Amino acid sequence: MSLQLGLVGLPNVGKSTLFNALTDSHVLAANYPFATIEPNTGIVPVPDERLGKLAELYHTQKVVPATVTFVDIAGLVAGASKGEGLGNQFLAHIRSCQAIVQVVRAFADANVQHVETKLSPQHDIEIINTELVLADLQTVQKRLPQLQKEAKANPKLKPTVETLERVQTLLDAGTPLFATGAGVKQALDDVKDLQLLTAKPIIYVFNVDEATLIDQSRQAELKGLVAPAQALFVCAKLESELQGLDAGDQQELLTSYSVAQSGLVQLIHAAYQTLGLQSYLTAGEKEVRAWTIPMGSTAPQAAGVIHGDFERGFIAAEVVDYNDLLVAGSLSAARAAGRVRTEGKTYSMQPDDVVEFRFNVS
Ligand SMILES: Nc1nc2c(ncn2[C@@H]2O[C@H](COP(=O)(O)OP(=O)(O)OP(=O)(O)O)[C@@H](O)[C@H]2O)c(=O)[nH]1
Ligand SMILES: [Mg+2]
Repeated sequence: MSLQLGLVGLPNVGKSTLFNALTDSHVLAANYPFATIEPNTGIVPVPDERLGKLAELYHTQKVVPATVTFVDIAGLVAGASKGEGLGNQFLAHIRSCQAIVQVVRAFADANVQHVETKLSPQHDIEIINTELVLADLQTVQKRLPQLQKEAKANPKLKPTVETLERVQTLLDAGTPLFATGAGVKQALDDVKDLQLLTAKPIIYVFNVDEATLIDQSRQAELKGLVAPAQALFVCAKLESELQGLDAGDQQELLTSYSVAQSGLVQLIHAAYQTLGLQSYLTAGEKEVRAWTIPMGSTAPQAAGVIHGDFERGFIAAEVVDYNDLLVAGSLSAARAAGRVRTEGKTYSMQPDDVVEFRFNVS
């Protein structure tokens, strides 16, 4: 499964600039609102240095990283849910994403037009979240009366009706569902088919200027606007300058701005964390590969990501920790050192597991 993340925000805040930097693409990024109309989609490999090391160890050429798909979506404006700007038809593009990456302008540049005329990250976030809430409210208001009617004939639907009524109350009060507690989030499972936009996890990316990249107190202030959601600080302009540089030069440029990791790496980490995902590895002479699974997956569930038959016919998993394997230098040496374990059906996968599944398909 490729994780799909949607870049959402006001027009002209740097979504396409960031998209280009993240995906090494060249879509139109321009100094006027609504430069993007149709969504741009880009698939990027998840940077993972373990893969290269394993490929050396196994003398294999084929490395298959996990991937993340970024979708650069048209800018949203106040009133979009009522047809302002480009209207709400492209909200469907957000629906197909697993998480929302809200890009918020926090850079000052008199040359770049701001649709809300003045720079106010807080105000901008409120506009976007209000539009998402209004879109959800429309969805709920359409569905709820039908469901209430159906529940009269089918009492089994009552809990779903109750959840939806609760959701409506929250949305009516202007609360995006991602800002609610764990209890509500769990109940949302009942109404998954509605694909509510604010039920998706959210990550805020503040598009800051170079000065803010090292300004901890400004960052804390911005973080405070969205806590407890994850907040990242990237300078889309700087990120775009990384394009075309080799890894060494990229690191040098980032270090000169006191940035430890590229926006891509930060964003992917944040997305994995927010969505509760982890990876595990498979390695052999034919290929070295990273797979994405929900945290807490059991060995058979992890096997199922490779192929349904692997899960159905699961017998055991041969597991070695990546670091142990590297120290040992080969799988047989790791085995001789007692580092390869055989795990059964209830084994809970760990992030550095290098695995070979044994299965039986009849
Ligand atoms: N100074 C500065 N300018 C930026 C930065 N990021 C983007 N810009 C500029 O802002 C303008 C808009 O950028 P886009 O990436 O097209 O913005 P967008 O959010 O995709 O806009 P729409 O597609 O119209 O919704 C361009 O002129 C960019 O060069 C940044 O970090 N710093
Ligand atoms: Mg754009």
